[in-house]
Amino acid sequence: MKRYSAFSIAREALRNHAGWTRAWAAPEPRRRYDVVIVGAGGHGLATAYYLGKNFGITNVAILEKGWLGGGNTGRNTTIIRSNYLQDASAAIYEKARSLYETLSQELNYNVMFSPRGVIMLAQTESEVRGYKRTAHANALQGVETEFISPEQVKELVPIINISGPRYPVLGGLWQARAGTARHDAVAWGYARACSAMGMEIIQQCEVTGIRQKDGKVAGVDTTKGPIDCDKLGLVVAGHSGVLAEMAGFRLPLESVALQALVSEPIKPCMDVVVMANTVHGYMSQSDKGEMVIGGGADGFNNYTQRGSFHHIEETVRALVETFPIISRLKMLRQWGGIVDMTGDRSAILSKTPLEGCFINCGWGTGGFKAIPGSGWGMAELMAKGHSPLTESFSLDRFREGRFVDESVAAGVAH
Ligand code: FAD
Ligand code: PYC
Repeated sequence: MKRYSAFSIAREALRNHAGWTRAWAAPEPRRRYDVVIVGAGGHGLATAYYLGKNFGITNVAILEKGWLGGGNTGRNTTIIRSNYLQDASAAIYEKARSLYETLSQELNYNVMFSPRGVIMLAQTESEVRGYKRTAHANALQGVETEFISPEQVKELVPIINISGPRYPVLGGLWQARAGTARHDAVAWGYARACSAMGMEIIQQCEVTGIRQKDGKVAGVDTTKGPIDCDKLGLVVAGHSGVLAEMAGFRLPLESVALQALVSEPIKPCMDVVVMANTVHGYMSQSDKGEMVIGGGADGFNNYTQRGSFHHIEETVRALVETFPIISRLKMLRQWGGIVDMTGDRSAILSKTPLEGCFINCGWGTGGFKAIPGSGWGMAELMAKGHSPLTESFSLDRFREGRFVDESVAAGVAH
Protein backbone atom coordinates (compact mmCIF):
# COMPACT_ATOMS: atom_id res chain seq x y z
CA MET A 1 0.00 0.00 0.00
CA LYS A 2 1.38 3.41 -0.92
CA ARG A 3 1.31 5.70 2.10
CA TYR A 4 -0.72 8.88 1.78
CA SER A 5 1.21 11.92 3.03
CA ALA A 6 1.77 15.59 2.29
CA PHE A 7 4.90 14.47 0.44
CA SER A 8 2.98 12.00 -1.78
CA ILE A 9 0.37 14.67 -2.63
CA ALA A 10 3.13 17.10 -3.62
CA ARG A 11 4.91 14.42 -5.66
CA GLU A 12 1.73 13.44 -7.52
CA ALA A 13 0.86 17.08 -8.14
CA LEU A 14 4.16 17.39 -10.00
CA ARG A 15 3.46 14.36 -12.21
CA ASN A 16 -0.16 14.91 -13.17
CA HIS A 17 -1.45 12.52 -10.48
CA ALA A 18 -0.40 9.58 -12.64
CA GLY A 19 1.16 7.57 -9.81
CA TRP A 20 -1.81 6.88 -7.55
CA THR A 21 -2.70 3.20 -7.23
CA ARG A 22 -6.12 1.67 -6.53
CA ALA A 23 -7.13 2.02 -2.89
CA TRP A 24 -8.09 -1.67 -2.73
CA ALA A 25 -7.78 -4.62 -5.11
CA ALA A 26 -10.81 -6.04 -6.94
CA PRO A 27 -10.03 -9.76 -7.34
CA GLU A 28 -12.29 -12.66 -8.32
CA PRO A 29 -12.94 -14.98 -5.36
CA ARG A 30 -10.68 -17.93 -4.68
CA ARG A 31 -12.17 -21.34 -3.83
CA ARG A 32 -11.13 -21.26 -0.16
CA TYR A 33 -10.23 -18.85 2.65
CA ASP A 34 -9.59 -19.38 6.37
CA VAL A 35 -12.25 -16.81 7.21
CA VAL A 36 -15.15 -15.43 5.19
CA ILE A 37 -16.94 -12.27 6.35
CA VAL A 38 -20.31 -11.57 4.75
CA GLY A 39 -21.04 -7.84 4.46
CA ALA A 40 -18.56 -5.08 3.61
CA GLY A 41 -20.12 -2.43 5.82
CA GLY A 42 -18.14 -0.78 8.59
CA HIS A 43 -18.59 -3.68 11.03
CA GLY A 44 -17.58 -6.39 8.53
CA LEU A 45 -14.53 -4.47 7.34
CA ALA A 46 -13.44 -3.54 10.87
CA THR A 47 -13.81 -7.18 11.96
CA ALA A 48 -11.55 -8.25 9.09
CA TYR A 49 -9.05 -5.46 9.80
CA TYR A 50 -8.60 -6.40 13.49
CA LEU A 51 -8.44 -10.13 12.61
CA GLY A 52 -5.38 -9.23 10.55
CA LYS A 53 -3.89 -6.56 12.77
CA ASN A 54 -4.43 -8.13 16.21
CA PHE A 55 -4.30 -11.85 15.36
CA GLY A 56 -2.31 -12.14 12.12
CA ILE A 57 -5.25 -13.83 10.32
CA THR A 58 -5.12 -12.48 6.78
CA ASN A 59 -6.40 -15.29 4.56
CA VAL A 60 -9.77 -13.56 4.67
CA ALA A 61 -12.46 -12.72 2.10
CA ILE A 62 -15.08 -10.05 2.66
CA LEU A 63 -18.12 -10.67 0.44
CA GLU A 64 -20.46 -7.82 -0.42
CA LYS A 65 -23.61 -8.11 -2.49
CA GLY A 66 -23.54 -4.45 -3.53
CA TRP A 67 -20.69 -1.99 -3.17
CA LEU A 68 -18.62 -1.64 -0.02
CA GLY A 69 -20.05 0.86 2.44
CA GLY A 70 -23.31 1.00 0.43
CA GLY A 71 -25.50 -0.26 3.30
CA ASN A 72 -26.21 1.61 6.51
CA THR A 73 -22.56 2.54 6.86
CA GLY A 74 -22.86 4.95 3.92
CA ARG A 75 -26.38 6.06 4.87
CA ASN A 76 -26.09 7.12 8.49
CA THR A 77 -25.88 10.57 10.03
CA THR A 78 -22.41 9.91 11.48
CA ILE A 79 -23.01 10.63 15.16
CA ILE A 80 -20.34 9.16 17.46
CA ARG A 81 -20.89 9.12 21.24
CA SER A 82 -20.49 6.67 24.10
CA ASN A 83 -23.02 7.99 26.66
CA TYR A 84 -24.85 4.68 27.12
CA LEU A 85 -26.28 3.47 30.42
CA GLN A 86 -25.16 -0.13 30.92
CA ASP A 87 -21.54 -0.99 31.72
CA ALA A 88 -21.18 -3.45 28.84
CA SER A 89 -22.41 -0.85 26.35
CA ALA A 90 -20.26 1.94 27.76
CA ALA A 91 -17.23 -0.37 27.43
CA ILE A 92 -17.71 -1.18 23.74
CA TYR A 93 -18.88 2.29 22.67
CA GLU A 94 -16.10 4.03 24.60
CA LYS A 95 -13.53 1.64 23.13
CA ALA A 96 -14.90 2.59 19.71
CA ARG A 97 -14.91 6.33 20.45
CA SER A 98 -11.33 6.22 21.67
CA LEU A 99 -10.22 4.23 18.60
CA TYR A 100 -11.96 6.83 16.40
CA GLU A 101 -9.70 9.52 17.90
CA THR A 102 -6.64 8.07 16.17
CA LEU A 103 -8.31 6.13 13.34
CA SER A 104 -7.07 8.43 10.58
CA GLN A 105 -3.46 7.91 11.67
CA GLU A 106 -4.01 4.18 12.26
CA LEU A 107 -5.46 3.61 8.78
CA ASN A 108 -3.42 6.35 7.03
CA TYR A 109 -6.77 7.56 5.70
CA ASN A 110 -8.57 10.73 6.73
CA VAL A 111 -11.89 9.67 8.29
CA MET A 112 -12.53 13.30 9.28
CA PHE A 113 -13.26 12.51 12.92
CA SER A 114 -14.64 15.72 14.38
CA PRO A 115 -14.96 15.64 18.19
CA ARG A 116 -17.29 18.62 18.22
CA GLY A 117 -19.49 17.43 21.11
CA VAL A 118 -22.99 15.96 21.29
CA ILE A 119 -25.91 17.21 23.41
CA MET A 120 -28.97 15.09 24.09
CA LEU A 121 -31.64 17.60 25.09
CA ALA A 122 -33.80 16.98 28.15
CA GLN A 123 -37.24 18.38 27.36
CA THR A 124 -39.36 16.59 29.97
CA GLU A 125 -38.84 15.93 33.67
CA SER A 126 -38.41 12.22 33.00
CA GLU A 127 -35.64 12.98 30.50
CA VAL A 128 -33.94 15.19 33.10
CA ARG A 129 -34.01 12.29 35.57
CA GLY A 130 -32.93 9.78 32.91
CA TYR A 131 -29.98 11.82 31.63
CA LYS A 132 -28.79 12.71 35.14
CA ARG A 133 -28.81 8.99 35.85
CA THR A 134 -26.80 8.33 32.67
CA ALA A 135 -24.27 11.04 33.62
CA HIS A 136 -23.79 9.38 37.05
CA ALA A 137 -23.43 5.94 35.44
CA ASN A 138 -20.94 7.33 32.91
CA ALA A 139 -18.85 8.86 35.73
CA LEU A 140 -18.52 5.39 37.28
CA GLN A 141 -17.69 3.88 33.88
CA GLY A 142 -14.94 6.43 33.13
CA VAL A 143 -16.93 7.98 30.27
CA GLU A 144 -16.76 11.78 30.38
CA THR A 145 -20.28 13.27 30.22
CA GLU A 146 -22.14 15.88 32.26
CA PHE A 147 -25.66 17.12 32.72
CA ILE A 148 -25.76 20.80 31.73
CA SER A 149 -28.27 23.61 32.36
CA PRO A 150 -30.55 25.22 29.73
CA GLU A 151 -28.29 28.31 29.78
CA GLN A 152 -25.23 26.17 29.05
CA VAL A 153 -27.15 24.53 26.18
CA LYS A 154 -27.97 27.99 24.78
CA GLU A 155 -24.33 29.01 25.05
CA LEU A 156 -23.26 25.93 23.05
CA VAL A 157 -26.12 26.25 20.52
CA PRO A 158 -27.03 29.90 19.99
CA ILE A 159 -29.68 29.03 17.36
CA ILE A 160 -31.73 26.97 19.80
CA ASN A 161 -35.03 28.16 21.31
CA ILE A 162 -34.82 26.99 24.92
CA SER A 163 -38.26 28.26 25.90
CA GLY A 164 -40.22 26.35 23.26
CA PRO A 165 -44.02 26.40 23.60
CA ARG A 166 -44.56 22.67 24.16
CA TYR A 167 -41.18 21.35 25.22
CA PRO A 168 -38.81 23.94 26.73
CA VAL A 169 -35.20 22.83 27.08
CA LEU A 170 -34.67 21.78 30.71
CA GLY A 171 -31.01 20.81 30.31
CA GLY A 172 -28.98 18.30 28.38
CA LEU A 173 -26.58 15.37 28.54
CA TRP A 174 -23.34 16.77 27.10
CA GLN A 175 -20.41 14.69 25.86
CA ALA A 176 -17.65 17.05 24.77
CA ARG A 177 -15.46 14.33 23.23
CA ALA A 178 -18.27 12.89 21.10
CA GLY A 179 -18.81 14.06 17.51
CA THR A 180 -18.97 12.89 13.93
CA ALA A 181 -16.77 11.27 11.24
CA ARG A 182 -17.11 10.90 7.48
CA HIS A 183 -19.07 7.64 7.23
CA ASP A 184 -17.91 6.26 3.88
CA ALA A 185 -14.30 7.24 4.61
CA VAL A 186 -14.48 4.88 7.59
CA ALA A 187 -15.46 2.03 5.26
CA TRP A 188 -12.91 3.06 2.62
CA GLY A 189 -10.12 3.41 5.18
CA TYR A 190 -10.70 -0.05 6.64
CA ALA A 191 -11.11 -1.52 3.14
CA ARG A 192 -7.79 -0.10 1.98
CA ALA A 193 -6.01 -1.36 5.09
CA CYS A 194 -7.57 -4.85 4.72
CA SER A 195 -6.54 -5.02 1.09
CA ALA A 196 -3.00 -3.95 2.02
CA MET A 197 -2.82 -6.95 4.40
CA GLY A 198 -3.70 -9.27 1.49
CA MET A 199 -7.37 -9.75 2.32
CA GLU A 200 -9.78 -9.93 -0.62
CA ILE A 201 -12.87 -7.72 -0.85
CA ILE A 202 -15.29 -9.16 -3.38
CA GLN A 203 -18.06 -6.74 -4.34
CA GLN A 204 -21.19 -7.65 -6.34
CA CYS A 205 -21.01 -11.08 -4.70
CA GLU A 206 -24.19 -12.06 -2.89
CA VAL A 207 -24.20 -14.95 -0.44
CA THR A 208 -27.15 -17.15 -1.35
CA GLY A 209 -26.59 -20.16 0.90
CA ILE A 210 -24.53 -21.41 3.84
CA ARG A 211 -23.03 -24.87 3.57
CA GLN A 212 -22.49 -27.11 6.59
CA LYS A 213 -20.79 -30.41 7.24
CA ASP A 214 -21.21 -32.48 10.43
CA GLY A 215 -22.83 -29.53 12.26
CA LYS A 216 -19.99 -27.17 11.34
CA VAL A 217 -19.80 -24.39 8.82
CA ALA A 218 -18.15 -25.50 5.56
CA GLY A 219 -18.55 -22.47 3.32
CA VAL A 220 -20.99 -20.31 1.41
CA ASP A 221 -22.74 -20.35 -1.95
CA THR A 222 -22.50 -17.06 -3.76
CA THR A 223 -23.47 -15.47 -7.05
CA LYS A 224 -19.79 -15.93 -7.98
CA GLY A 225 -19.70 -19.62 -7.06
CA PRO A 226 -19.08 -21.66 -3.89
CA ILE A 227 -16.39 -20.61 -1.41
CA ASP A 228 -15.10 -22.81 1.43
CA CYS A 229 -14.00 -21.51 4.81
CA ASP A 230 -13.23 -22.64 8.37
CA LYS A 231 -14.89 -19.66 10.04
CA LEU A 232 -17.75 -17.50 8.86
CA GLY A 233 -18.77 -14.05 10.13
CA LEU A 234 -22.25 -12.77 9.28
CA VAL A 235 -22.19 -8.97 9.42
CA VAL A 236 -25.14 -7.89 7.29
CA ALA A 237 -27.22 -5.52 9.49
CA GLY A 238 -30.82 -5.43 8.19
CA HIS A 239 -30.37 -8.70 6.28
CA SER A 240 -29.20 -10.67 9.32
CA GLY A 241 -32.51 -12.55 9.59
CA VAL A 242 -32.16 -13.68 5.96
CA LEU A 243 -28.61 -15.00 6.49
CA ALA A 244 -29.52 -16.62 9.82
CA GLU A 245 -32.30 -18.51 8.08
CA MET A 246 -29.73 -19.82 5.55
CA ALA A 247 -27.64 -21.06 8.49
CA GLY A 248 -30.66 -22.70 10.12
CA PHE A 249 -31.36 -20.50 13.15
CA ARG A 250 -33.63 -17.58 14.00
CA LEU A 251 -32.70 -14.20 15.43
CA PRO A 252 -34.65 -12.05 17.89
CA LEU A 253 -34.61 -8.94 15.73
CA GLU A 254 -36.73 -6.94 13.32
CA SER A 255 -35.71 -5.02 10.19
CA VAL A 256 -37.14 -1.54 9.68
CA ALA A 257 -36.20 1.54 7.68
CA LEU A 258 -34.56 4.53 9.32
CA GLN A 259 -34.60 7.72 7.29
CA ALA A 260 -32.55 10.89 7.17
CA LEU A 261 -32.39 14.08 5.09
CA VAL A 262 -30.14 17.06 4.42
CA SER A 263 -30.96 20.69 3.74
CA GLU A 264 -29.40 23.07 1.28
CA PRO A 265 -25.99 24.27 2.52
CA ILE A 266 -25.96 27.38 4.71
CA LYS A 267 -23.27 29.35 6.53
CA PRO A 268 -21.87 27.71 9.67
CA CYS A 269 -24.47 28.14 12.42
CA MET A 270 -24.12 25.13 14.73
CA ASP A 271 -20.83 23.48 15.67
CA VAL A 272 -22.13 20.71 17.93
CA VAL A 273 -24.56 17.81 17.36
CA VAL A 274 -27.99 18.16 18.98
CA MET A 275 -30.44 15.33 19.59
CA ALA A 276 -33.98 16.10 20.74
CA ASN A 277 -35.49 12.77 21.57
CA THR A 278 -38.81 13.96 23.01
CA VAL A 279 -39.81 15.56 19.73
CA HIS A 280 -37.99 12.85 17.69
CA GLY A 281 -35.41 14.79 15.77
CA TYR A 282 -31.69 15.45 15.69
CA MET A 283 -29.44 17.73 13.71
CA SER A 284 -25.81 18.59 12.95
CA GLN A 285 -24.13 20.70 10.30
CA SER A 286 -21.90 19.01 7.75
CA ASP A 287 -18.60 20.45 6.58
CA LYS A 288 -20.38 21.45 3.35
CA GLY A 289 -22.90 23.48 5.37
CA GLU A 290 -25.92 21.20 4.95
CA MET A 291 -28.04 20.58 8.04
CA VAL A 292 -28.02 16.79 8.52
CA ILE A 293 -31.36 15.78 10.02
CA GLY A 294 -32.99 12.57 11.17
CA GLY A 295 -35.94 11.36 13.20
CA GLY A 296 -37.46 8.16 14.50
CA ALA A 297 -37.47 4.78 12.76
CA ASP A 298 -40.42 3.71 10.60
CA GLY A 299 -43.19 2.23 12.69
CA PHE A 300 -43.49 -0.99 10.68
CA ASN A 301 -41.13 -3.74 9.52
CA ASN A 302 -39.78 -3.27 6.00
CA TYR A 303 -36.76 -3.64 3.71
CA THR A 304 -37.11 -0.26 1.99
CA GLN A 305 -33.93 1.78 1.52
CA ARG A 306 -35.91 4.89 0.62
CA GLY A 307 -37.28 8.06 2.18
CA SER A 308 -40.92 9.03 2.44
CA PHE A 309 -42.61 12.42 2.49
CA HIS A 310 -44.53 11.98 5.74
CA HIS A 311 -41.23 11.36 7.51
CA ILE A 312 -39.73 14.67 6.34
CA GLU A 313 -42.85 16.44 7.44
CA GLU A 314 -42.95 14.85 10.90
CA THR A 315 -39.26 15.33 11.60
CA VAL A 316 -38.97 18.89 10.36
CA ARG A 317 -42.19 19.91 12.11
CA ALA A 318 -40.80 18.55 15.36
CA LEU A 319 -37.44 20.29 15.01
CA VAL A 320 -38.84 23.67 13.96
CA GLU A 321 -40.18 24.16 17.48
CA THR A 322 -36.69 23.91 18.95
CA PHE A 323 -34.84 25.40 15.96
CA PRO A 324 -37.13 28.06 14.42
CA ILE A 325 -34.22 29.03 12.12
CA ILE A 326 -34.75 25.91 9.97
CA SER A 327 -38.37 26.76 9.05
CA ARG A 328 -37.27 28.46 5.83
CA LEU A 329 -34.63 25.95 4.78
CA LYS A 330 -35.10 23.91 1.63
CA MET A 331 -34.54 20.18 2.05
CA LEU A 332 -32.29 18.72 -0.64
CA ARG A 333 -32.04 14.96 -0.29
CA GLN A 334 -33.62 12.14 1.67
CA TRP A 335 -32.77 8.45 1.98
CA GLY A 336 -33.25 5.40 4.19
CA GLY A 337 -31.35 2.36 5.43
CA ILE A 338 -32.55 -0.98 6.80
CA VAL A 339 -31.71 -1.22 10.47
CA ASP A 340 -31.71 -4.38 12.55
CA MET A 341 -33.35 -3.89 15.93
CA THR A 342 -33.33 -6.20 18.92
CA GLY A 343 -35.83 -6.01 21.79
CA ASP A 344 -33.30 -4.57 24.26
CA ARG A 345 -31.84 -2.23 21.59
CA SER A 346 -28.38 -3.70 22.04
CA ALA A 347 -26.23 -5.47 19.50
CA ILE A 348 -25.59 -9.18 19.07
CA LEU A 349 -21.92 -10.23 18.84
CA SER A 350 -22.01 -13.95 19.26
CA LYS A 351 -21.27 -17.52 18.41
CA THR A 352 -24.29 -19.16 16.78
CA PRO A 353 -25.87 -22.64 16.93
CA LEU A 354 -23.82 -23.48 13.82
CA GLU A 355 -20.23 -24.20 14.88
CA GLY A 356 -17.71 -21.88 13.24
CA CYS A 357 -20.40 -19.36 12.32
CA PHE A 358 -20.40 -16.04 14.20
CA ILE A 359 -22.78 -13.12 13.99
CA ASN A 360 -22.43 -9.37 14.47
CA CYS A 361 -25.73 -7.52 14.11
CA GLY A 362 -28.51 -5.74 15.97
CA TRP A 363 -26.79 -2.35 15.96
CA GLY A 364 -30.11 -0.90 14.95
CA THR A 365 -30.18 2.86 14.68
CA GLY A 366 -26.83 3.40 16.38
CA GLY A 367 -24.00 1.23 15.10
CA PHE A 368 -21.86 3.68 13.17
CA LYS A 369 -20.30 4.98 16.37
CA ALA A 370 -19.47 1.41 17.41
CA ILE A 371 -17.60 0.27 14.30
CA PRO A 372 -13.99 0.20 15.61
CA GLY A 373 -14.94 -1.29 19.00
CA SER A 374 -17.25 -3.85 17.44
CA GLY A 375 -14.62 -4.90 14.91
CA TRP A 376 -12.04 -5.20 17.71
CA GLY A 377 -14.31 -7.39 19.87
CA MET A 378 -15.72 -9.47 17.02
CA ALA A 379 -12.21 -10.24 15.72
CA GLU A 380 -11.18 -11.41 19.20
CA LEU A 381 -14.34 -13.54 19.47
CA MET A 382 -13.68 -15.15 16.08
CA ALA A 383 -9.97 -15.69 16.70
CA LYS A 384 -10.05 -16.86 20.35
CA GLY A 385 -13.65 -17.93 20.95
CA HIS A 386 -14.30 -15.26 23.58
CA SER A 387 -13.85 -11.53 24.14
CA PRO A 388 -14.49 -9.37 27.21
CA LEU A 389 -15.98 -6.71 24.92
CA THR A 390 -18.60 -9.01 23.43
CA GLU A 391 -19.55 -11.46 26.21
CA SER A 392 -22.64 -9.50 27.37
CA PHE A 393 -23.90 -9.34 23.79
CA SER A 394 -24.23 -13.06 23.08
CA LEU A 395 -27.40 -14.66 21.75
CA ASP A 396 -27.76 -16.56 25.05
CA ARG A 397 -28.90 -13.39 26.77
CA PHE A 398 -32.32 -13.63 25.14
CA ARG A 399 -32.81 -17.16 26.46
CA GLU A 400 -31.41 -16.38 29.90
CA GLY A 401 -33.08 -12.96 30.32
CA ARG A 402 -29.77 -11.05 30.68
CA PHE A 403 -30.92 -8.10 28.60
CA VAL A 404 -28.68 -5.08 28.02
CA ASP A 405 -31.48 -2.52 28.07
CA GLU A 406 -30.50 0.55 26.05
CA SER A 407 -33.92 1.62 24.80
CA VAL A 408 -33.37 5.19 26.01
CA ALA A 409 -29.70 5.56 25.12
CA ALA A 410 -30.42 4.38 21.58
CA GLY A 411 -31.17 8.03 21.00
CA VAL A 412 -33.70 7.56 18.19
CA ALA A 413 -37.38 6.83 18.68
CA HIS A 414 -38.45 3.31 17.74
P1 FAD B 1 -24.13 -2.19 6.73
O1 FAD B 1 -23.30 -0.98 6.53
O2 FAD B 1 -25.56 -2.13 6.33
O3 FAD B 1 -23.37 -3.37 6.00
C1 FAD B 1 -23.97 -4.64 5.78
C2 FAD B 1 -23.62 -5.04 4.38
O4 FAD B 1 -24.04 -6.38 4.18
C3 FAD B 1 -24.32 -4.19 3.32
O5 FAD B 1 -23.36 -3.51 2.55
C4 FAD B 1 -25.12 -5.21 2.52
O6 FAD B 1 -25.17 -4.92 1.13
C5 FAD B 1 -24.37 -6.50 2.80
N1 FAD B 1 -25.17 -7.70 2.61
C6 FAD B 1 -26.44 -7.94 3.01
N2 FAD B 1 -26.84 -9.17 2.62
C7 FAD B 1 -25.80 -9.73 1.95
C8 FAD B 1 -25.59 -10.98 1.30
N3 FAD B 1 -26.54 -11.93 1.25
N4 FAD B 1 -24.38 -11.21 0.71
C9 FAD B 1 -23.39 -10.26 0.75
N5 FAD B 1 -23.55 -9.07 1.35
C10 FAD B 1 -24.72 -8.80 1.95
N6 FAD B 1 -25.45 5.00 13.82
C11 FAD B 1 -24.74 5.87 14.61
O7 FAD B 1 -23.94 5.43 15.43
N7 FAD B 1 -24.88 7.21 14.49
C12 FAD B 1 -25.77 7.77 13.63
O8 FAD B 1 -25.86 8.99 13.52
C13 FAD B 1 -26.57 6.90 12.85
N8 FAD B 1 -27.48 7.41 11.99
C14 FAD B 1 -28.18 6.57 11.17
C15 FAD B 1 -29.04 7.15 10.23
C16 FAD B 1 -29.68 6.35 9.30
C17 FAD B 1 -30.59 6.98 8.30
C18 FAD B 1 -29.44 4.93 9.30
C19 FAD B 1 -30.10 4.06 8.29
C20 FAD B 1 -28.60 4.36 10.26
C21 FAD B 1 -27.97 5.17 11.20
N9 FAD B 1 -27.09 4.65 12.15
C22 FAD B 1 -26.36 5.49 12.97
C23 FAD B 1 -26.91 3.19 12.27
C24 FAD B 1 -25.67 2.72 11.53
O9 FAD B 1 -25.66 3.25 10.22
C25 FAD B 1 -25.63 1.20 11.46
O10 FAD B 1 -25.84 0.63 12.74
C26 FAD B 1 -24.26 0.70 10.96
O11 FAD B 1 -23.86 1.42 9.82
C27 FAD B 1 -24.35 -0.77 10.62
O12 FAD B 1 -23.17 -1.13 9.96
P2 FAD B 1 -23.01 -2.60 9.39
O13 FAD B 1 -21.64 -2.72 8.87
O14 FAD B 1 -23.48 -3.56 10.42
O15 FAD B 1 -24.12 -2.66 8.26
O1 PYC C 1 -27.16 6.53 17.82
O2 PYC C 1 -26.57 8.58 18.13
C1 PYC C 1 -27.19 7.74 17.54
C2 PYC C 1 -27.98 8.11 16.38
C3 PYC C 1 -28.25 9.35 15.96
C4 PYC C 1 -29.01 9.23 14.86
C5 PYC C 1 -29.20 7.93 14.58
N1 PYC C 1 -28.55 7.25 15.54
